[in-house]
Amino acid sequence: LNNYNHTIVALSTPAGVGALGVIRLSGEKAIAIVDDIFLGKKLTKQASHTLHYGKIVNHKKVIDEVVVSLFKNPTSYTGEDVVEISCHGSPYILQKVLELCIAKGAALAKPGEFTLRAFLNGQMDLSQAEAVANLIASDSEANHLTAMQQMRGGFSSEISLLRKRLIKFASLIELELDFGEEDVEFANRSELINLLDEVQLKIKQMTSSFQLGNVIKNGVTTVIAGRPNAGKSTLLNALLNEDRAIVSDIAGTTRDSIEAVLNIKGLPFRLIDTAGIREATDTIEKIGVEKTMEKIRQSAVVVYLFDVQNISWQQMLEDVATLNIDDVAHLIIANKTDLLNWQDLAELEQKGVEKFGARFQMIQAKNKHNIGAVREQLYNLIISNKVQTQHTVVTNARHYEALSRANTELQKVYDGLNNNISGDLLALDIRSGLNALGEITGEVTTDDLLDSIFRDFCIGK
Ligand SMILES: Nc1nc2c(ncn2[C@@H]2O[C@H](COP(=O)(O)OP(=O)(O)OP(=O)(O)O)[C@@H](O)[C@H]2O)c(=O)[nH]1
Ligand SMILES: [Mg+2]
Repeated sequence: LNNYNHTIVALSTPAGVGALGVIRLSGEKAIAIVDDIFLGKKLTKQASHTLHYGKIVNHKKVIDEVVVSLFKNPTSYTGEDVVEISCHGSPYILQKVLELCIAKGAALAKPGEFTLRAFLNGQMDLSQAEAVANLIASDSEANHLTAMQQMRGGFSSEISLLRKRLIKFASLIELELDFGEEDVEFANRSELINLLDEVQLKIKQMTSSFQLGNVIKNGVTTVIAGRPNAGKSTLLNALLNEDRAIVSDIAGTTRDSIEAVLNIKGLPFRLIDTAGIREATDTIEKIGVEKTMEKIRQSAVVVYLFDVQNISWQQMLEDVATLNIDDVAHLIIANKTDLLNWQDLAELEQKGVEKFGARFQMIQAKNKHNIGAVREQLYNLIISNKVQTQHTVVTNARHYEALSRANTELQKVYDGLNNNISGDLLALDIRSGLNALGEITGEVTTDDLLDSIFRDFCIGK
């Protein structure tokens, strides 16, 4: 682990031409290395958090005029000496400056190495470090919000709080073991059961937020399915407000599925327009239909669309049954209502709402009629009854896995308490639970345990 003494360098802005480009260094020699190629004030003599104008030179040849920022250990992002060189954003200049830094002894940073160092140097915990990556990758409001919360430590502080309470519980039991034969019971068992209930509830809230968190991070896969010519591609275009998919009155127009991202109130939906489902006549179409069924199985939301003039209510119900989407969030949408007279329209609406409630909608995709209502329904399918975004949302599969493991271990403690198992076994299970939780933040558990015993109790008394 301790192979982090060398100084690293990397281009911190995107590759390519820009107004400015920033090269960042971190490590013991960061300031000295830049000083070596910098014409201006002596950087090693300057204070932390200062900016310096000067020139980057190679054997007296000026490469660029730059501004250098200094952040000295420990008040920097990584906790080490950090230098940022703001150059003009020419790929040539940036490459030259990078090469010069390397020639003076810096090593090219590995992906994420600045943040890894920040974690190793205690500037942030593991889940916060992970949030930095999420923040940089965030491309929607909801995504940004959850990453921001996690980076500020909202998630970590909830975990630490849970851990602290469990550590106390464990240390009381450990203390009992020290007293051996005396048969003391410091840890009030019914209080412990209450605490476990509480902790498990909290863990459950966090793990159940994972589905939403995952959706926020990766987008809600939403398949638009239905018979050929139902107007699926027209609906996709209307939702996106652009002509993305080819639309025609020839059945079987869409053969390969088309994907596009639709942002609804900050929630990304990955819309997938598919080939219409029917008894395929040619091989290519057959493959398309099989692919559609596969996409439906993998998606979080299914939008079933039908042409009101083309198929009967009964045929529509049969289609929906074949799709097998009872357990998936879905919408049933009647399209081309412009082709119905008002009596048929009223009848359809009544039947639809009776059968499907808020999951039913009548639209005219071509005229973009009721498209806003569909967007609203999609959003509600995901957000309603789910965790509010101001609560902790778990977006990371590693955290989810660790939380689930912690829950399993704590269940063992719970069962153990009910079966009066020995204190050493109880303590062991609690430790496993603590370990799992500690993996999320990167804390070391055994030290904590000892620490807690000595802090909260006076053994000598
Ligand atoms: N009258 C009417 N026609 C519509 C409406 N929506 C779509 N259409 C027409 O229906 C035809 C089929 O539309 P598409 O969007 O290509 O249908 P699709 O479901 O994608 O068809 P495939 O890709 O072949 O499976 C086109 O001629 C559209 O203009 C509507 O609301 N009213
Ligand atoms: Mg189509």
